[in-house]
Amino acid sequence: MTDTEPAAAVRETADSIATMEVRGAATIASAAAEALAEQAREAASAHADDPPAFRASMRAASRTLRETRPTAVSLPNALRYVLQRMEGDSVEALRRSVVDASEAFVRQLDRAQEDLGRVGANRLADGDTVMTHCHSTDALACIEAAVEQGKSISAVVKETRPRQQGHLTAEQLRDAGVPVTLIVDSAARRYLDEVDHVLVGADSIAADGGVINKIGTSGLAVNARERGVPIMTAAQTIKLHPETLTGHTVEIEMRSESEVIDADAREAIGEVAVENPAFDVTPPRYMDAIVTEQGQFPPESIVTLMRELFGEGAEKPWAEP
Ligand code: RUB
Repeated sequence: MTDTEPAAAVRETADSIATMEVRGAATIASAAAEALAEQAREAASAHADDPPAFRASMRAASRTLRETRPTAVSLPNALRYVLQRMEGDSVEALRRSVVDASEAFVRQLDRAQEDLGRVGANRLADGDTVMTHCHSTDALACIEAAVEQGKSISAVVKETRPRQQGHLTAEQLRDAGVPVTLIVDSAARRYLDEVDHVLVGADSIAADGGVINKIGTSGLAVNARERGVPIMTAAQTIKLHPETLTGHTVEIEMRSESEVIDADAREAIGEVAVENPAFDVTPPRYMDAIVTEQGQFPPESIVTLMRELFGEGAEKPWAEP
């Protein structure tokens, strides 16, 4: 490992995130924090007497991780959390501070998910049916907490093209004892009349309360509003996007066309453009509540919490000084 070459564990984590073997905003965040701890362990032996080289290698590893997926803000927020706590005059002290911060971050993430699950569960009543989109561990925590409270909950699960993460949701809910009906995305409006809530996760939440989540969330939200079905986002505060406080927009990741059509279909259709945006933005007026570990918020008021947690904006501790 040279000064700025990332450790093998960082490269592996970056690859797994890019190929979506590791996916979902919260899971990406904890994998990134754990990879930084691995980087610290390797860098401590490679640069035992060179604190500046250790620090430079941590920043470089963070940049490698950060470049994998642009939309989920939990990734840079995880890197920020760990790097801001990197301190000490010796490499040993630096290593310890990074490993401690990484472990504390993962613990906090788990606790936050449990806490928000209880808040989200309070919105669900015994006998309710919930419609889900994609696979969100934060959203599932709400349903699982409701079941633990003794409520009987059923789910209508959208398969969520193109990668069908709804299958993961269906499996996890079935394991939790929740009766599941799996539907194709285009059937969602028809089934909205049969559900009491729509529950989604978030990859990022903007300062204006806009919710960035898996493509299709915004259409679902508009339809839910039209049918009079309440829709909530379950999102730990790690999903709040501090850069939007200073006017930046959230980049929407465009993925490969191979997720949409296979090579044979491509050949048969011929020369057409194929686009595959991974996420979309649901304007705050179509979202009833954002459920976090600190309670539930109307989307328009989330900016207050964002300022409390991040001040006026976001630092980039992975940048070269
Ligand atoms: C996953 C997705 C999830 C959020 C929240 O997209 O949009 O709803 O990431 O997930 P992808 P969680 O499959 O492209 O990563 O609540 O687990 O953080």
